[in-house]
Amino acid sequence: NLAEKTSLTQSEEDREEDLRNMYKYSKGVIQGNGEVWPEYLDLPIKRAPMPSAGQPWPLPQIIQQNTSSIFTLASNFKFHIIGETCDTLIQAIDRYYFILFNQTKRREGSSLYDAIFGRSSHNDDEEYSIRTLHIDLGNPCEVYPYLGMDESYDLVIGQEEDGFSFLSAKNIWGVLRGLETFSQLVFNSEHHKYLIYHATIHDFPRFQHRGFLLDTSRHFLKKSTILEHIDLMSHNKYNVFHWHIVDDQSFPFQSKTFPNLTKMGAYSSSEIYTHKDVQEIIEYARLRGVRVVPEFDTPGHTESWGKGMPELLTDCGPTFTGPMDPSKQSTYSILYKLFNEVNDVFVDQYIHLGGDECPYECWKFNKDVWAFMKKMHWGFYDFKELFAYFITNLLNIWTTIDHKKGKIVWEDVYDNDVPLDNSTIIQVWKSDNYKLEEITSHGLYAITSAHWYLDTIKYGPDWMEMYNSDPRDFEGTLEMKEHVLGGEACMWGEYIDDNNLIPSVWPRGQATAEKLWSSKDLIDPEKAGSRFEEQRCRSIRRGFKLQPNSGPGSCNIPVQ
Ligand code: CP6
Repeated sequence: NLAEKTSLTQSEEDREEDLRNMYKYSKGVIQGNGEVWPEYLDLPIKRAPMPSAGQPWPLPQIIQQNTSSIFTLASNFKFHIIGETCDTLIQAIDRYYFILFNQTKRREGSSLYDAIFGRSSHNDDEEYSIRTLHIDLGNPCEVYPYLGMDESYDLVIGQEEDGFSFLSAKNIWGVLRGLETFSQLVFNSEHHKYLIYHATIHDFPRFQHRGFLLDTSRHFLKKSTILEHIDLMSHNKYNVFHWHIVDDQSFPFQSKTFPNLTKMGAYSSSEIYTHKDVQEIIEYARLRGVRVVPEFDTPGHTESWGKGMPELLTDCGPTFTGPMDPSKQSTYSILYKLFNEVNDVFVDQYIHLGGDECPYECWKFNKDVWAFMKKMHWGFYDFKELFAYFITNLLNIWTTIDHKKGKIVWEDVYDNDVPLDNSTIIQVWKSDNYKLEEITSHGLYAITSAHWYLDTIKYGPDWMEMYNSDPRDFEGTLEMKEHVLGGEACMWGEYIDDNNLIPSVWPRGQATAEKLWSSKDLIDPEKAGSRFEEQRCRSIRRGFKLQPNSGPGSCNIPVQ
């Protein structure tokens, strides 16, 4: 055993030598266990900026706030509808009255009645007090939000000394955005309960498509989690919920046409979205001016489809499952029927058809695929042709089902030279902005997610990196830039479930929200810092759980 001991001693010596070298060559500090702390962990961690008070996020396009002219919200404050009205407006008023005066819990006795007629018990003698927000909606309400809807509004707080205040908008969508802004202008203090600065705001979005992708295949997300997320989306003026509903790992969409897809493809019989669930989510989003665009990703990312319907996937031997089989006519007739059902449930004018990361290996091992390619006179290994054939058929299926509906695809479809026209929007995810330059130079439309992946977690603040990315930061004509319709924050679900969704994506999702809504001149995260903190604190007061992304700090700052 001497030999063993010796070698142990030697290796210990080696280890000490290693440690000495580590100490010599690294600038970090060696801990008791021999691990080296990277240097950046030893720097004093900067404090988060102090939250501001009564300043909105995302920042309106044109805003004048006069902080030396301050009003209180009267205790009998009410909303007064002076233009068109509808259920969307009434429900929004109910929500915002609740948010204004209760932050988290509904105050006893507060009701929609109070929101519209004012509370009966109040002090009459409040000076410099806002008693009413007049809401002037110009046009009858549109029912569902859509790409290019009018979200602009004007909001004036305390136009006169008497506190005259109004919100006016052509369309209901502008009223919803304006009510959110109004609720953000109000802040609390120790002495006066609800304060608001004099303000004049004219506001409209910079981009039409301001989306957020959630992946409900890698982990199932409960309906209540999705609704909570949609609330936060609307508080940040997002307007598209991109629902990446199925993928390799599970198929939670309840198909009535092909029940086996769900039965075998979902994680469990309780982790599914029924038609009723989907309709509830669409209704919840509609009331908040948020579109629901589902993605049924094909031909890759479809392993879970094969559990219930193996005939859809390419057979390439026992060890791995391929993408869908484009050589079989039955593939298209199944998709036609399924997409008919999808079209019945989802009302938005757009559908996302995926097309990303399709592996070609499997197709190499299938004789039928070979025979089909020969028949089509394509090159021996020209799987790009086969892929293009599949996507083209798929796009045509959609046109057959509903020619009014637009399509969105991942940039891989463009990369593989699939012929596209400008009824299809291309979503960029892997490349930098140069790809946007190329795409828009062909007159095609694009949205971008390239810098807005929220599923990566790092030690330290990272919202600034997202804030530093501008979707139109590439060389191109004005017309090309206008073909970038917006962008999306993406939350892929490999490491995300109900337990950590909200704190993972918020407040970082705020950064993308401001890039998509506010002026292109808003480029400095340092200047945005205290407003960013205020928005996070505001959401916390409203009852959501958001991570502290900026470092040490507190939401309980004394204000005036
Ligand atoms: N799933 C699907 C994914 C991703 C994509 N599509 C993905 C790829 C790379 C990163 C993050 C996500 N998980 N269906 C690409 C669009 Cl870094």
